[in-house]
Amino acid sequence: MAGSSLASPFTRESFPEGFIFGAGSAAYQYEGAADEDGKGPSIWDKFTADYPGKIVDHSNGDVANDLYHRFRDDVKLMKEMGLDSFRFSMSWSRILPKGKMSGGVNEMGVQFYNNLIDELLATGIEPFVTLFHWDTPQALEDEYGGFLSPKIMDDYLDYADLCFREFGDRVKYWATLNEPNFFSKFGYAYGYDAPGRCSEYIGNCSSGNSATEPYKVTHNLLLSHAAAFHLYKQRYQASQKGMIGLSVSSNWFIPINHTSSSFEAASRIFDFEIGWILHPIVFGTYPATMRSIVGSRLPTFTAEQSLMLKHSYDFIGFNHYTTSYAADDPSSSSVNLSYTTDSHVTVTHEKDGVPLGEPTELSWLYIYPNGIRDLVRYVNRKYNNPSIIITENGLGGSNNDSKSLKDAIQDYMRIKYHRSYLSELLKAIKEGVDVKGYFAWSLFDDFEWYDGYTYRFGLHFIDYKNNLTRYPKYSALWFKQFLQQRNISD
Ligand code: BGP
Repeated sequence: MAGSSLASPFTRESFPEGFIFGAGSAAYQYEGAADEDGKGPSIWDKFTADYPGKIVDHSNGDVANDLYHRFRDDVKLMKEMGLDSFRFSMSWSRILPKGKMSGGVNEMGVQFYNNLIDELLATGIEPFVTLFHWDTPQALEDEYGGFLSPKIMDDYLDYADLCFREFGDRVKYWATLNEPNFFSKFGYAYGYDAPGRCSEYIGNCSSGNSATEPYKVTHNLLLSHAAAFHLYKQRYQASQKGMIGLSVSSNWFIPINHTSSSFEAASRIFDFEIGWILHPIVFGTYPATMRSIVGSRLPTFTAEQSLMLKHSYDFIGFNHYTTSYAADDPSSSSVNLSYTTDSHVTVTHEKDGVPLGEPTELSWLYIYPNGIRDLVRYVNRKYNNPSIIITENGLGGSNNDSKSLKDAIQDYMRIKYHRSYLSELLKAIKEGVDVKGYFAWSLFDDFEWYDGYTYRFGLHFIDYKNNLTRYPKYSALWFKQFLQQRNISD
């Protein structure tokens, strides 16, 4: 690979001892085998089947990257890269096809995850497991509306218990949830993601209430998380000695100008997007801004629930991609109440025609490395210095079919992205922020939810037209060299 300009001014040894480097994935985005070996359907199976038009390229995760059948070879690729850890999620309905214990455990599903975990450990790679990455069992959606109902808490707890019992002797990193804030926003406010609920005025949704449902869903997710956290602490911590937390979607916001209303807007949108999760798990309540604006539409915690939530984590995972400007938007009024308008903030990426950072092929993703540093510093100050793991950070590019394979794997911009974000993260660590790990999103190109396969986030290229063959991109080679503590040279 040419170009000494790609050399990093730091190596992995610049990071604290024990810092873990990995790459991430999620069950629906990677596994495929959607109805094989006893797996039950999830809301993503149904959503993509019923509404193919909701996905940009009308695709789905039926086959995805076929991790289910290829994991042994894929683990070899991870080993080749020198990853410390692989982040993957378990598919709840692969393990419990009906979502609940009374519906029976799918032993073949359990076996799959046992095989994957064993293969990783035999190769020296630490499994990092997310219990819920958006694929609610369809049976629970049909029975009581999935996460809209508090009934889900018991079923989620049974599922978590089963996973701790079956896999916890070998899994030492657990995230109860992936991005509860985005699951609620995109599934119940915008309706872009499964289960595709929203108020009609926003999009082509036929059901849902964007003014209340996102709040209810997040409430039930938070309580499910807290219950699983305490179950782990009480029943498994002493023997299994793992760490348990959750991952939050956490892009950063900066005030569009120096007015106090812009500063307040930036802090308000932070609360609506991120404080929505952080405040309850750190302090046991929703942020004051949300309580005053959302009022009675925001559920409340009982004293007991609040106590359960308070400090319910060993680490907090942050999925960080980009930064936006925040401006006060008093006009987004109360006519059409919705989670998406409640913050009264407009988010943009440009000021006076000048982009905030380097634009990319994704309209929402601007490269602004300072954002990751500012984010973790803010969290450190405001939320009592939690242990942080960056559970996602990465750059997507459009799936340009006209590109040759050779061009497609020369992803210099992705290298620049990871290197510059890592460099800023390192500065924050040196300033005293407790960051324990970094996972690139993503190991492979994959099914990117409503974007289908139109965007590629992978460190490896997947040839979708030719047997899903995997090819390391230059970014995978860069990451490998970085992990081997050598800088790239000509
Ligand atoms: C996060 C999800 C990931 C991944 C990533 C990429 O929100 O946790 O599963 O999909 O986003 O961004 P996007 O899918 O929004 O393009």
